[in-house]
Amino acid sequence: MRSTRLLPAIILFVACGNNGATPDAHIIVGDSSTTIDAPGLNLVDSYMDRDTFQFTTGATTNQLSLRLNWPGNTADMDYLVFPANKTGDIGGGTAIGTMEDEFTTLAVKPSTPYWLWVGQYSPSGPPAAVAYDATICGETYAAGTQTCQYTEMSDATNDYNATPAGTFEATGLTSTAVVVCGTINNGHFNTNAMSVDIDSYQFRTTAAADVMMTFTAPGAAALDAVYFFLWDITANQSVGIGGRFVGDHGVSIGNLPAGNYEIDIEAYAPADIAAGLPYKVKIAVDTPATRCTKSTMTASYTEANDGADNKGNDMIQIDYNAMTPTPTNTLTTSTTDMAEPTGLTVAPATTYRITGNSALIQ
Ligand SMILES: [Ca+2]
Ligand SMILES: [Ca+2]
Ligand SMILES: [Ca+2]
Ligand SMILES: [Ca+2]
Repeated sequence: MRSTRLLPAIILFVACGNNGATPDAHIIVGDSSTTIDAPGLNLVDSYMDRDTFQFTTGATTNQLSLRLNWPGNTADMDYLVFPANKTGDIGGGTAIGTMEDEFTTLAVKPSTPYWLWVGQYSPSGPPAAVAYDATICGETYAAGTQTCQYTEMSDATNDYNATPAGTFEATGLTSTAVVVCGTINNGHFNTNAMSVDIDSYQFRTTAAADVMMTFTAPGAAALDAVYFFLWDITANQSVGIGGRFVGDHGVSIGNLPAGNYEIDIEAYAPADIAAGLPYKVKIAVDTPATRCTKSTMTASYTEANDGADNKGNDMIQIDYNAMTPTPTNTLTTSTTDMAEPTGLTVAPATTYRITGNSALIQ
């Protein structure tokens, strides 16, 4: 069952027929096995100092790139982006590794408050305090002209969660630059999965590449959730590239080794939709090192409210050992912590720098 691609929280989220009024699920589909740190010791939190910064997206900002830097090579710093006051992140940089430079690109809603959450992954206690720099770049994504290289042909049989299970459509494409077009079709609502439609397509790549995967589907914002992601057919596992439609599109980046892959689209709603929604999935070569490079400008905001105990701005605890139904992410029980009020409105084509200190807490 490919439903194992969905994190438990997502299944819960879908089953509840979430309409956006309650906290979103942890939405990076299938990422946990490859990009989130392995579980550490059985502590309440996998991080000690957690620092949260609130900013707002500008009226035409629908995408962000974020880069986290820190000195040395002993700390494993991570960051996540949350809609303010929600515990379901929309993505971040959580690679396992102690070298600086966690980078990602995310779709966001314009004119919306978000939290940037930064922590040092240190389940057995951090070795030292670490000063960090976050570079935030506002962007306006526009799909532009995308010529379909393959268009869905077998909607009725390309759903791997159907009974009997369907299989992918072989696109014949062999490139890290592809555009696949399809439709979130109505007429076969799955009451077990609460899925409107699931579509899968196979393609191959012949060389490793950094790629950007984008997803557009006019009208998809009306659905509960639409996910897009890549699946390694040979290894039968996620490759950590994919995400969720947010606002008017979805975007995810990562390194894609040469291989045999599936493009998967999963659309969920409490009930069937009245008409199909066309979509386009694009995979293109990316140059992450040249985008939103580390800012050395005077800090736009510097952490100021962590207090003597370094818990003044924590807001969210993250426990990778949490077992369903206990969520991985929970708001702190403190009633006094508050996200750092950066006052920043992130405009397109503009870079911001936030600095902070991940404290030594034993
Ligand atoms: Ca803190
Ligand atoms: Ca289908
Ligand atoms: Ca379809
Ligand atoms: Ca701090």
